[in-house]
Amino acid sequence: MDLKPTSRPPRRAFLLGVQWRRETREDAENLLEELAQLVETLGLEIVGRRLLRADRPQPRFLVGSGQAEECAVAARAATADVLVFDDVISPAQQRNWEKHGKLAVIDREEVILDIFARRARSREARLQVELARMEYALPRLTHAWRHLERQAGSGFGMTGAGETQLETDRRLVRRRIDQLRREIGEVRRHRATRRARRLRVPTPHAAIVGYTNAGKSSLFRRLTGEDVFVEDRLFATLDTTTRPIRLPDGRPLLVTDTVGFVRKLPHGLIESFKATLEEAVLSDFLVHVVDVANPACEQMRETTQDVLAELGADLRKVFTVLNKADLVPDLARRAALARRFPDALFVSAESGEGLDALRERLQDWLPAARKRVLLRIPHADYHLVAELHRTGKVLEERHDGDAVCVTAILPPRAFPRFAQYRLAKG
Ligand SMILES: Nc1nc2c(ncn2[C@@H]2O[C@H](COP(=O)(O)OP(=O)(O)OP(=O)(O)O)[C@@H](O)[C@H]2O)c(=O)[nH]1
Ligand SMILES: [Mg+2]
Repeated sequence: MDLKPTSRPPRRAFLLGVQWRRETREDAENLLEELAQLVETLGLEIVGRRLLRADRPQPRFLVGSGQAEECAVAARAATADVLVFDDVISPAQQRNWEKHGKLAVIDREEVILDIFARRARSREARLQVELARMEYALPRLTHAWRHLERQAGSGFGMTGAGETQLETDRRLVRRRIDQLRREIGEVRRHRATRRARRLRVPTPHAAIVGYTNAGKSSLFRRLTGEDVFVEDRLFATLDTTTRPIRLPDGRPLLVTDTVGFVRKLPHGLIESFKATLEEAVLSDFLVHVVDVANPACEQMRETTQDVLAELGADLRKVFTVLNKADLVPDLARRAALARRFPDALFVSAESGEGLDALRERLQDWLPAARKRVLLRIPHADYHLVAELHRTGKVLEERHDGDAVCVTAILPPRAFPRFAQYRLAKG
């Protein structure tokens, strides 16, 4: 059966996840729960879910035919009108499912693309999302044109001489892809000009990055006082916003809020958002926000690091803040987290905990903030040398009579503490 596109968008979703060999049950369940949140973000009702076990992907339905049959029956019994796969399924598998299960079938990537499409506000974000969607749709055209028909003026139905409808659709989609690439190129040139203008007055720049819903915009709002959009939803932010702030010592810093990441983020989206994100990723340093109240926070951190690496970020310039600390009052749990994220700072955009420490930390990261100093520390105060190793970077240590002469790089907050031992400027 060829699936006839319906004008009614699907409303009742049945979710399918797979626990592959070597995956833990807990991981697979977390991912399926996250899919549920993504699907709800799209406004669909979830009428059922299944977590299947499988050893390796099967060509026809991704999972075995028996499992597929059983799921299709369960989904129809729950009166679902769409099956949502947590794993990427190929266009051919998608068609097999639709034929066999008599249900529309989409996957996590398509859900994410749809969310992005609804949330994009700026011209650049809209163009980027549309490009990613078109590229996703091209190999799936028989299936996906119910999305394409929403694109204004795409002119379906104008079949050229000797062309099938499918060929016409493909030609139109390719033409639209070319046009989108050109328009995005133009927007990027404007962006590059703006950036060049900003670089003439070089102000240090930090970007806030992290998994979706970690609290990036909330922290940005706390730091800048800017009233950006915050919501308990995935992908509340799609556009980057940059604002200047003043650090406690009076120096300026530009701070950027960015779009969040998610596991199994469609590659096309990373590609098309690359330009927007690159600017953030190449800033002087990155503040990686982790939601410590989420049990999957370690996997979320890994995902974020993988995407950052793919975008060309220097992972040595990233420091981690553990946000939503207000939701982790338990000291034993905090100690466990502190062991797992040894350099991280506990903060809460909600209660304000740790924000002063965060501002200090931002100060320490400014390239010019650190000073090279030469100190003479009497043996009687030798414990201070250990402190130097902790707060700064010791370059050289030399014994000189009853004292140690140390050359070290110090962050500004340590200046007063060591002022009396200072010999000369390094
Ligand atoms: N309890 C608590 N909730 C927080 C904290 N920080 C943020 N939130 C809540 O977490 C949700 C997501 O916050 P956002 O700031 O929109 O998160 P984001 O990382 O910008 O999310 P995206 O833009 O969707 O990627 C909102 O409901 C916030 O109110 C915190 O420190 N504690
Ligand atoms: Mg946000």
